[in-house]
Amino acid sequence: MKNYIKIFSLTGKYMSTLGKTIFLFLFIFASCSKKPKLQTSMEDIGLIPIPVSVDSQPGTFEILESTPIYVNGDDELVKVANYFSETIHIISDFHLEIASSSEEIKSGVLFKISSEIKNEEGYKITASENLITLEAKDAEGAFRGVQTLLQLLSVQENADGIRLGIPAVKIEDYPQYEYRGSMLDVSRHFFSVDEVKRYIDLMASYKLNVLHLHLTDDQGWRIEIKSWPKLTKIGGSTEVDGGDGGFYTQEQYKDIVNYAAARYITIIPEIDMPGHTNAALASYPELNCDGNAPELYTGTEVGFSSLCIDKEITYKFVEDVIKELVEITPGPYIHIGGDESHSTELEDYIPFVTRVQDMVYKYGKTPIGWDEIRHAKLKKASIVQFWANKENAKAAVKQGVKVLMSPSARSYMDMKYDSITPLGLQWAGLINVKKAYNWNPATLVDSISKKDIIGVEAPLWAETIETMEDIEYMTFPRLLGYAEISWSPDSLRNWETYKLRLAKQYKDLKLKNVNLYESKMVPWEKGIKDSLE
Ligand code: TNX
Repeated sequence: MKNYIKIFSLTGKYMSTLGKTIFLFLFIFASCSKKPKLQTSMEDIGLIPIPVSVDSQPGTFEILESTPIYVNGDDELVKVANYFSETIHIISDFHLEIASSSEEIKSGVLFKISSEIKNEEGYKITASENLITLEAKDAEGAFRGVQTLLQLLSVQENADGIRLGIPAVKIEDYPQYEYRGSMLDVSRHFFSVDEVKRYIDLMASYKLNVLHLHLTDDQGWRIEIKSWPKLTKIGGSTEVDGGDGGFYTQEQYKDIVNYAAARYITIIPEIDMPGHTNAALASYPELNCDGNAPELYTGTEVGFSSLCIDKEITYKFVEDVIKELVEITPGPYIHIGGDESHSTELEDYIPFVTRVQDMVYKYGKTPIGWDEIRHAKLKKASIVQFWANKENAKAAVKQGVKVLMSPSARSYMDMKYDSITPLGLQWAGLINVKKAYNWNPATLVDSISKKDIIGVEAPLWAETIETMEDIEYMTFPRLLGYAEISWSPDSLRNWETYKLRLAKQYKDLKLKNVNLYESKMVPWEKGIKDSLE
């Protein structure tokens, strides 16, 4: 603006009145059509999980239709840049072109693999008015960084259209735990491929990297096993309260696995055994000790079923299932369940778990089991998922295995928020948003410290959960808290500041159409702060 005035007063000396009038007209036109500089502020952004370091700078990078994205790295990195570009397209309709470049870039957005970044999943963002550089150890790190960029994005809309800005900032970041997960129980109620994909997308926004699918239980068998087809034909035909149930064909399961992999999320399939097996026992009479198949089960009791430990066909069955599952599961883990086997004597349970553990290793995978599996002698690489019994978790660590933290009283997203929550259970207590956030995996169980812990997983059991809306209501906003617990350093975690950042996520969650539980503990920022005044 200042420059325009200078030019005008200089040229004025040498111009006719008509010329001056035309010039004045053009000048007013030009200055009116020039958009004001886009303003953004880190103050308006609540990054979750909070990065290791954030250094706010003056200025804003505006993303325009013409902003180029440069990639200096491999094909995987190009895919991540594409994911960024496609997400921008969904938000704004802009179509950002991607070009590869090993030259020095002065303006635009640059995705770059950097050997200086050492931590797994680590990344660094340097955003100035002209250039955003996202450097990462590898494409996976860049994908986590993209989630930060998307959270930094301020979308400002007025009558002239949409404008996108990212505040100038320097961010360095990497996770505290390698396993940051959630679990969906698709057995008690079945969820479609599209519903699982939506959950995967939501998880990815907060840098979660593992989705555990609880595929079998008393009420339903949800994964096609070609050598035992009645598992799904009979065992998959119902669910809690007698609905239609359903199952994933192996092709559909692979589709889920690939969709998750494109978001750097590993799928861990669980076959729960020897208890929680009524659906299998109802499908094949020969799996029962007395040779008689029980009825299908649509209630919510636990602990009444068991595979027949003494029959050799049980192990043929388990091995066939593991073999087929391994073929369609690229991730390193197979979950073997092992919880609440109240109808299996401990003297039977131990050899069963030991044998199944060996089978998983035989097919090149690592077993995970609920904390009761610690009764068996475990191989060092096996993982114990702590959910209820601290003594089990401690005994597991004594055996030298790592623990996955899923304490029911803190991380079970099927627990009600408060006494009037319309969905959920409360056997592990009520878990409000603060209680879900305000704990530290490394100090929760005495004698278990960070080095013993592989990570955190928040399960959603589905006895009372029937729809995607139900899933979202119970998981949002608690899931964001678990994401932060497992990603961010403890020294940066604090409920009072977290709840303010969570409040700022409101608009984004609404844009994503999430059926959010609007806890009164959070001062949600519902106003449209970003309009162009
Ligand atoms: C306990 S947690 C279970 C599940 C139930 C859940 C309900 C665990 C390993 N077993 O079978 O669905 O409680 O909250």
